[in-house]
Amino acid sequence: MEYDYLFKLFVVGGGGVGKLGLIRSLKGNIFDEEKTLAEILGLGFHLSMVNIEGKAIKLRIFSIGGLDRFSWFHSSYSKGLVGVLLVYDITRRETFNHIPTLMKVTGHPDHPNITYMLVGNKCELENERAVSKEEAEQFAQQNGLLFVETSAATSLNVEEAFKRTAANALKKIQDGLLIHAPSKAQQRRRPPQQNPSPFHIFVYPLSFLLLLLLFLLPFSFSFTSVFLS
Ligand SMILES: Nc1nc2c(ncn2[C@@H]2O[C@H](COP(=O)(O)OP(=O)(O)OP(=O)(O)O)[C@@H](O)[C@H]2O)c(=O)[nH]1
Ligand SMILES: [Mg+2]
Repeated sequence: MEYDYLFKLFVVGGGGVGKLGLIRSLKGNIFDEEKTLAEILGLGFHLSMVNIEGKAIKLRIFSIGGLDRFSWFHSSYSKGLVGVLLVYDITRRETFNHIPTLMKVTGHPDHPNITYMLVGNKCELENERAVSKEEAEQFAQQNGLLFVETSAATSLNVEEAFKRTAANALKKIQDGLLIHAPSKAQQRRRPPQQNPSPFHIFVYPLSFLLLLLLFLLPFSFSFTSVFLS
């Protein structure tokens, strides 16, 4: 399917906050279905299409837990990242207290062009609430994060969480604040490269010389033996 932009998003959060539930809910899948092996191991990514201001945006979403063990943010893994959803569970205070650590390991505030969205999930469990909406809202405001409360169980605000993150990233691209890799369709429209790269300038003549030497080697042997006899 053709698209205008491909956005890479990370969904991060403590154990069991509902990272996968949110992604499944966005994709319209049953949120409490049994997990596949890939989902249990946290491998691969999920794809979803959203439309923002008439632009078709393909989201490539990675669900990531256990961040403390890796300094992955500086790896190629985070290349092309435009947004991070920082998820906590409104019924478990410790998952909210974990958010500053997650912000730090995902590059906040050193990467101001990445959009950070604070997501308070399981908001339908009002009776078990341990973090007030006001407190989270204030924290988000102080740290320059977007904020929303969601329920993967009822799908409340789930699409909004992803769409607002993507819309904010799109605005940064349009304002020239975020450099974005072209989509496949845009790449196809690009003219072929004209100038040879330094790699080609050196490697082609070198390989030609090497082949020539290999070709001449048997002749040099027979020449030496004739000369010596
Ligand atoms: N009530 C309620 N339960 C939820 C919600 N979202 C997720 N859950 C439940 O919370 C548990 C964990 O959900 P997951 O989506 O697996 O959470 P996760 O963050 O991917 O978990 P890990 O990968 O183990 O860290 C599951 O039992 C879900 O059914 C929600 O919005 N409301
Ligand atoms: Mg998970």
